[in-house]
Amino acid sequence: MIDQSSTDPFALARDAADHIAQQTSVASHDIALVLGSGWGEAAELIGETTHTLQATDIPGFAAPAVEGHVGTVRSILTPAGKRALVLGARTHYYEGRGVRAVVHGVRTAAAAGVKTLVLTNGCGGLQEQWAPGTPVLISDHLNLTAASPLEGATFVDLTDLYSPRLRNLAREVDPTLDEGVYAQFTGPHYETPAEVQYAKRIGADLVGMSTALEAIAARHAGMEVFGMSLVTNLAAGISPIPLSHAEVLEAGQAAGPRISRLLADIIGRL
Ligand code: 8IG
Repeated sequence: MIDQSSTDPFALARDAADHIAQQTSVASHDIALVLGSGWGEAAELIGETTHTLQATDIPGFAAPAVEGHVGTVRSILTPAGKRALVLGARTHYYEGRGVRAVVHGVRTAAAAGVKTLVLTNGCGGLQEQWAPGTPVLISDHLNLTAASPLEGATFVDLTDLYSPRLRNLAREVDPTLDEGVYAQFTGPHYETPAEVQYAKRIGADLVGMSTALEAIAARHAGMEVFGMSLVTNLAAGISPIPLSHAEVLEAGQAAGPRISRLLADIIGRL
């Protein structure tokens, strides 16, 4: 276990939000996005990037550990006049920096005034009809990490965690969007085929290594959460082909333009 006792995570998030406000001259942001594997290009279509900050200059942030992820925080002005914060430096649970580090970006967004949080990821799909490159709305999650971002007697209701209102709005943009339950495993290894079958039996449609812990922290902070996955591979054993990170990157690249357009259109309606 990481020693998390030394700093108050909410004070650190406030420091980070103050740094962002100062560096961008944007006192308050409206929307934040965490762009996972395959979603990176979306930032370009959301609006005009007014400021790009190095994550490592912001209190509590670290450089990303994954190829295909970016280490910047950007402030974007949308055509509708909203201010969006794009958090390109997601910390994953498997990095071993502790759960506080995993949700620091989310808490920073809340401290920066954000009311709507968009969480995206690349993941494995359990439904054979979802070919690699298929975007899927997250309807609910299974937190299989045995961890929580909340500490002490912090009882938070997670009913409708993934906003039905925002899922409906997304389906207005693209009526063909399916939705599914996302199971967060700790990783960094992918699942065994037996673990994928276990996930399927307990109700998962998607398996990944992020999002659930962030969504919990977001709800605790009072934000409305929208989640969308990009199925970059069929989960282990669903397809006869073994998984590779190269395949994941390839599927993300191929689907990039379509899902970026989709996400930008959804953001445009928020
Ligand atoms: I991209 O198949 C991606 N991330 N746990 N399983 C898990 N995480 C993933 C997968 C997958 N694909």
